[in-house]
Amino acid sequence: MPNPFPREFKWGVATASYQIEGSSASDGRGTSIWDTFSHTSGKTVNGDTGDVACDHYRRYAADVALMRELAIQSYRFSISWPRIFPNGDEKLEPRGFDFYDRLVDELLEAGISPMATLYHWDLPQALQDRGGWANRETAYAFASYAEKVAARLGDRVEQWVTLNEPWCVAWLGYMSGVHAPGIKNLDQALAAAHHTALAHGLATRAIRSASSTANVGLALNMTNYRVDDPGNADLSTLADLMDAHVNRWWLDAFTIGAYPRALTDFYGPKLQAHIEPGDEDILRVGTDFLGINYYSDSFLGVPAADAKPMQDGGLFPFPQAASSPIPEPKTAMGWPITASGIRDLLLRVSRDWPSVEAIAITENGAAFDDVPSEDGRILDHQRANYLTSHIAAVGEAVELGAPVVSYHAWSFLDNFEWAEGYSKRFGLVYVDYESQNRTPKLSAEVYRSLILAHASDSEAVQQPVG
Ligand code: IFM
Repeated sequence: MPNPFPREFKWGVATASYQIEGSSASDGRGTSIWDTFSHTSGKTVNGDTGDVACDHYRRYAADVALMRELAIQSYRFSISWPRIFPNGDEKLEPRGFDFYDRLVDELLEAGISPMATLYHWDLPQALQDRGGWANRETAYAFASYAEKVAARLGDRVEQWVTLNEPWCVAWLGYMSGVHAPGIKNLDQALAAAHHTALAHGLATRAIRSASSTANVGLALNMTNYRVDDPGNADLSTLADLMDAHVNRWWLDAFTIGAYPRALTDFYGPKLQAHIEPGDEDILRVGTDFLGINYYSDSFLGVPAADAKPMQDGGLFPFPQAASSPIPEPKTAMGWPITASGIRDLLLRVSRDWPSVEAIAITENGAAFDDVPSEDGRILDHQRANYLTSHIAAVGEAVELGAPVVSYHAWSFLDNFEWAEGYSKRFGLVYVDYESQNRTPKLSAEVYRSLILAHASDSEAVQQPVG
């Protein structure tokens, strides 16, 4: 197959601060909602916390050297808000800034482009004590923090992601409560959803005012809803509502300054209560790129006759959505492997939101139960296949005109998988959490070969291995 990727396409890996940094009490870092949540009994598998994680805060230089060995061209990392503003307010901790300065310099020295995410879920606890994302003020605090970071790093960082997966922030954090801050309240979830969208609009402008070279986007977790009976009207309505919640909410907000009709009709005054005059102008903001985090398609079955929307708790507002059959094969997360879905999604975004002129795949990857073999190698054929098949599907979308500019595998390292703790491994690089030794897995070797093949402009998309 000829190489469908443009020459300037960037191949990268992604991580997030709380998931890898550790050193949670070092150099004046403040407490985040994930420190509080993970230290609360019963919230994470095995009571795991990010206190040490991959010790990346101290090992960043060796980690960047390893990225370079793996031929990585772009590194998407996140900045820990409480390292820089321990209380979320104006009191700045210079040592926090110094860390990201050093990291960015190390990346540039290694020839790797930095892509900085400003919010990957570690909200300063002090802001949560004032309501967190359910409080409108948090959106303004975020913009102020974003501006200061862009002013400091903007001479070297050009790629900025404001928030990661605001759907998870609002719905997992404030509705199902399976993520920090662990709240189960529909009104707060709706407020958080609106305030994260506002935060993106405010922060995008703030970053641009601080750095004239900034390219700013938002990373959304997106999926295709597949229904097992397309002729069923209830099921179609359900799929549309799910799609509106997950795929369209933030995309419509920044492209047209409004939320999907399906949502405003469904929530009515409950959602409207959080929207103030003039918000439309804040929400609507041109994007330099859209970040897409794609893991799998979602499958919906026929709703039970007596199923009702959830008003409090539950993964989605609709209990029946979770109960549909999930096809094999699956990853260790129980997520189906649906490589062609990433192609379909990219084509859909290009078609439905033509104002999005560039798409970065900001995350794509899979957890499997990796076990080192006797010689210490980690032969993760399933992950290697997952990556190559998804990259091939991205290539198909590019050939059909999707404006994809970069791909970031999730994740560079095995790391703290939120409520799943360290029980799930997503890394291209295996982390022995006792010794903190890093061992590139087979998937890292395969990815490296693919990047090098692309760089030499030969066949970039390889056949699945194994
Ligand atoms: O680990 C997470 C990441 O933080 C956000 N996107 C999904 C990944 C896998 O669950």
